[in-house]
Amino acid sequence: MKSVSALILCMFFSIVVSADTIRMVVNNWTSQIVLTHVVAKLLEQQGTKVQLVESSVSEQWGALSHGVAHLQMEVWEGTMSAKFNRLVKAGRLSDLGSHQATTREEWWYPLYVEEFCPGLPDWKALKKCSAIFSKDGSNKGLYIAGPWEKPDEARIRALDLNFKVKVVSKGDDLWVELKKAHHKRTPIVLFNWTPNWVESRFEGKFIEFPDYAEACEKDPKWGVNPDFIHDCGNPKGGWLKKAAWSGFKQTWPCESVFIENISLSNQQISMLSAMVDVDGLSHEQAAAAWIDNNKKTWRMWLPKSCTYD
Ligand code: TMO
Repeated sequence: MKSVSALILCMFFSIVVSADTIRMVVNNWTSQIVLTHVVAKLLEQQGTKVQLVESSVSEQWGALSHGVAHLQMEVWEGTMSAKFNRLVKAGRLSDLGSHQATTREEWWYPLYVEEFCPGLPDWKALKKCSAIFSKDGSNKGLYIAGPWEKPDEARIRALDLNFKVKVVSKGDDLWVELKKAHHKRTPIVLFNWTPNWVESRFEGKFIEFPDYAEACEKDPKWGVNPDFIHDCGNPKGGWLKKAAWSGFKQTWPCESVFIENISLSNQQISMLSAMVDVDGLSHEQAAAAWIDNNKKTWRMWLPKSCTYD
């Protein structure tokens, strides 16, 4: 009897404890991981309990919809707008506003590749030069994609590109491939994005596919190929948002004002990734250093008319 009530008490206690712990999603690219650590530390400083939960982009939607996770600090338009918009519309997710940063996620190449493929960055140049990107001696080019869902196969088909896709399992593997190719000056085209540390170390350009439009993803008749959707690139000047579980604002009103106030610029996001990927700090070290060096910035984010309890 005693042990049963102890068990019940224990269960009750763990529900109470976990109910006021904010579970933050840790994804798999550097700026997101460091920013998540920064925000977790700042929340903890305010007395809020935080737990970090690793999740892939594709898994995070279910977790955030069901309150298994509560907060995601970097939702990128180019790779995530379709799911995000749908879930916000359905009332399953809460939009906690945009960073001031504008983003782009797209096929990218280091600048020297232009010597091998005149006409770049226009996508039509890829039609003529697919063979230089081949790894198997055929004339089929290889595009190296990150572990984030993109309709690359659909785009290759719609734009009639002679390419196949290799999806690397970790984001960091992209940079291994980039450094290897750069060292030998061999042609490479791979997924990249901005803001990111890459732009501080490598000259390069995004492929200019036909401009993105919403209709491109829905209406086959739109664009250069009347039979298929996805005959366009990803958005340029895309948004970068913070997303929360739909019950977040009600459960954590003060914290929610704080998160809404957080807004990083392109330079700040790219610096968060450079601290790790260029300077070699751990994610935790980078977060601690950022908090030390940016007191003015984060103090402005703290809600004025709100006391945490
Ligand atoms: C979501 N990402 C920045 C990796 O494209």
